[in-house]
Amino acid sequence: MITHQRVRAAALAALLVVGVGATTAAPAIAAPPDHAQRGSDVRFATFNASLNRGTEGALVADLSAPGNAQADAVAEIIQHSHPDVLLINEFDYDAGGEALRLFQENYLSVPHGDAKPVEYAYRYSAPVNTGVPSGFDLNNDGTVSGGDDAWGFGLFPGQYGMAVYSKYPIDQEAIRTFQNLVWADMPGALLPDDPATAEPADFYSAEELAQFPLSSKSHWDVPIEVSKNKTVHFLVSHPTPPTFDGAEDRNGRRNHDEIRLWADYIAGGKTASYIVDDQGESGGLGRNELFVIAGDQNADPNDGDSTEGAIHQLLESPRVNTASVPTSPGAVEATELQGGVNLEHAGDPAQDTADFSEPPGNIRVDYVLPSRQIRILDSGVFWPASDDPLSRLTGVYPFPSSDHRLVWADVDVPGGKR
Ligand SMILES: [Ca+2]
Ligand SMILES: [Ca+2]
Ligand SMILES: [Ca+2]
Repeated sequence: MITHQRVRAAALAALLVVGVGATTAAPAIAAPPDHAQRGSDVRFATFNASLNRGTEGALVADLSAPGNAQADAVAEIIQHSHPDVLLINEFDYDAGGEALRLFQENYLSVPHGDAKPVEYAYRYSAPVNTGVPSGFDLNNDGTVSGGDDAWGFGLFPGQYGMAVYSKYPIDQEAIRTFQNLVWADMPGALLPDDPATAEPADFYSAEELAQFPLSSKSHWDVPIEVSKNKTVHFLVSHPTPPTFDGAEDRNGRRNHDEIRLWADYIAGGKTASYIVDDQGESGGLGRNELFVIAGDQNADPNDGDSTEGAIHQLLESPRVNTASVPTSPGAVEATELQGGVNLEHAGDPAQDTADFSEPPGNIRVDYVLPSRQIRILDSGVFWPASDDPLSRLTGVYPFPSSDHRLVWADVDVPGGKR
């Protein structure tokens, strides 16, 4: 009670300070505030933007000129949020980096309404496992074909890929990727079992497991040079949805272990000794390394279909700062309006980041998780309530932008003064 009153008093004091000299009342919008602009503050964000298309080359075609309505809505959300470092999930990969370049030039660099252009001098993308044919009958339906027999679900190589944009230099030479790390090489991997046989962990054949990658897309450690001699490892991924499978729960188990990869990586030492990157180097992060984990983890701490404890591997890691949980007014309103299973959820609706039909309903799946040494100054989810003009960008199904919402966090990188 005392704590509550103290918090309210502090909030009131803050309001009064902000009010001094203000000429107009601030509108109640969900867009994050302008940067504090202190030297050490960096805004990190993650956004599953649904910039995936049904055929190879279609995203490049859509981005080759301004005016694609969905890409415009995505870009405007990013411009209103103006992160310094951004992961986009579900961004079709092409080997020439055309989509990555065209989205900057024709969308992010073009103003939308009163949203100013946002310029990223640095960007990164790389191949992913989605849509890469495995040559095996991975879903055990008796034929070898289609997206469900690829190393990660997808209709062509690169579908549902990832993109990183940064205002700070990326140490390209030091990037580590984990596209090819074999799942069975993870000690105690939750390999799925065929319940119809006595043999354990045999849903996939030994021949399949010898090649089967842990990562459904890829896992990247992208070192961001936020200042001279100060690097933050941007740890990005997009674990598979824990659904679209049978009693063997192959996707739920893979989702759990994909999340575990970063948990083990940040634990470092012996825990990470099995982790070998695509360049052949082994091991995880050092004790004093700074990081921010970002991505659609497809796992909610309380609700939905993910394997028990999946996201807790990160949320309960002693190396992760969970002092602040991003929220939005739009998520609260969506649960009130949509009702149904949403009203049975154990999680706080304000923390939801995705607008899903049921099951599972609206859940928290998108995360920006800094390391313990990095202080969280502010955070939020871009999900405006319907009385906010910007709600036209998030909307209701069919969504103008994405079924996911952009999640951001302003952090104070120690020693990161520019
Ligand atoms: Ca098959
Ligand atoms: Ca079995
Ligand atoms: Ca919920």
